[in-house]
Amino acid sequence: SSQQPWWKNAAVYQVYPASFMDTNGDGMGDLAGITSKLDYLDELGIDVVWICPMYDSPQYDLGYDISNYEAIYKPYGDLKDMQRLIDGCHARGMRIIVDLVINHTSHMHAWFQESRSSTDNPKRDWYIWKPARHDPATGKRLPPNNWRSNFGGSAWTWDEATGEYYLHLFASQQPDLNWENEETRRAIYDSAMRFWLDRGVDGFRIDTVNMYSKTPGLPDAPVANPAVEWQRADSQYCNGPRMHEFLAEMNAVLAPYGTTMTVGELPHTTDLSKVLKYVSAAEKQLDMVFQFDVVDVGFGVDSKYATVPHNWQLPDLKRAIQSTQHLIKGTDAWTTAFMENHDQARSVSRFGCDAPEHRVASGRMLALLNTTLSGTLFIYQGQEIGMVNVPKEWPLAEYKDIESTNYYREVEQRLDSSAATTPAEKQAQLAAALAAMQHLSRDNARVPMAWDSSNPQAGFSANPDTWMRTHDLSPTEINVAAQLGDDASVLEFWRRMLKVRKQLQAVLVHGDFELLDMPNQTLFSYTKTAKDAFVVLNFSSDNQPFSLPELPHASPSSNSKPWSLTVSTSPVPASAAANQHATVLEPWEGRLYISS
Ligand code: TEU
Ligand code: CA
Repeated sequence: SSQQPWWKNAAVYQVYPASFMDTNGDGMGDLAGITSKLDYLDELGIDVVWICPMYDSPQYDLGYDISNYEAIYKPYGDLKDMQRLIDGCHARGMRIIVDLVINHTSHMHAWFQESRSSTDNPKRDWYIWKPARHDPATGKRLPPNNWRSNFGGSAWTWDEATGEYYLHLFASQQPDLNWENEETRRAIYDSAMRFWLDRGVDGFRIDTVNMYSKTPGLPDAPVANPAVEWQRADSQYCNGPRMHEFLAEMNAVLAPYGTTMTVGELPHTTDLSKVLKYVSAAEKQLDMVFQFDVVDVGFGVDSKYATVPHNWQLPDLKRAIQSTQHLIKGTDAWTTAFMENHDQARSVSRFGCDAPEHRVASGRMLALLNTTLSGTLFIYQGQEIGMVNVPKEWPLAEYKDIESTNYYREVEQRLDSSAATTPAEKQAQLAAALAAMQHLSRDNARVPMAWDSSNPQAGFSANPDTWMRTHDLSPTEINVAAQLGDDASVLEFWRRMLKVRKQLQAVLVHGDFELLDMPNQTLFSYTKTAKDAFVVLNFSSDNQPFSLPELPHASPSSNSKPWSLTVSTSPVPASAAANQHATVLEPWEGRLYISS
């Protein structure tokens, strides 16, 4: 209907500021760099730009450790640059949302500096402090519970000055705010939300939106793996009892600012009734969420790396996509479609095929998949040109992310402390750890964006000393300039599909997703809205025959038109047109048929 809020039909483009575009030659992206590329995004067909944290930060977790919500990280620019970026989006009819990271701050935030200064400081209770426990046998000092941090190790750090532990669900440089304290919440709303709404941002991507309310008393997590010291504890810190009360307060903050957009990141929550509580329109909590079903495909249970590459089968991916698509089936909720973000490896390498002969075809096929799914569509920088994972040859030193490097260090320490491991075994296990990182680490998403062939930094920066190494394929093959105007490229296919998605909005953005042939290991096929559209995707490097499903309303009395081939990802449109009902797909080809 014409009464849809603007964010439902939007294509959102996610920018990681450090790696997007460097304009002052320091080897790191900046806000002026983002502004300089707004025409590119506009012409691609983007409606909303989402900027990852650009706030002042000591960068232990690349900006997700904020030391001042009301200031810009100096290397990125200043508040004037940010205003120019906001205004630049609006001048082009685009909108802009920013990251809202409020489960924790940086340990360098003035609030935490005060909080840790003494046990009777007025801000002591703004963070989560607890006295030590002691081992009854040895007297050894122990953290208040057995929770494992998302970045490894205990979720508690001992603070010598005041003799207590503080909680951090992520790095020790990211202390958790105490949401139980009303004064803290009010400060968060003013500093992190109103400050930016007043400057014109159109909404927020809300980090770890289910973690603010913890189980009262912070009890031990159930011991799922007795072999490790610190236990996975999301059952104790996700979806806690006051979570929805806090979100209602945040909505009251947003209310005076018109139609804003909120998209909440919802890790570790798979129970559909819990997800619905966040996104049902009647609940008035969030406009939409990022579920993790799709991006977690092939992850291990205890650690995402505890797996071998491609440890999944096509039905696993279908099931994951189906569950996020069905979130809107018969409900008043809204959903999202995405396969990449700054925390994920590249989708061509994970779900397609990054071998040179299939890279482009599978990038186009995945674009067809993404642009025909219902919900608000999210594209991560570089996805539109089919960027792939970092080369397998890159050594450990090229990996910069706290999560991946901590993981490697933990494997190393475990091997060092086990006397039984031979040097050869140790080498083999470390090589396996590095291979797992090459396949799944967040670093894959964080290499510089590739613009052109003007220099070895692929036009990202004039400075050869970029903060992360430029991908080997960027200056030559995988960059924007090399693909612009080339109808056979991944980039031009995305542009075309973003147009098609707008033209066929009713079925592609709002239609009901119905999966066909779940067990098929090579073909992924589905219809949208009572068979108005049929999509078939070849997830293999071989030709694959397929059949068109029965026509909609295929009774003798009905006069429905036959399926017509609307899009093929195959770059040879002539063959597709001449042979529009040929029922063999090329390797990694995808097709969209429309019936009326
Ligand atoms: O991520 C939340 C989260 O749960 C992470 O553990 C995520 O699953 C992980 O990165 C996957 O490897 C958000 C941000 O997106 C992430 O960049 C931050 O590091 C994290 O919060 C802490 O703010
Ligand atoms: Ca710069």
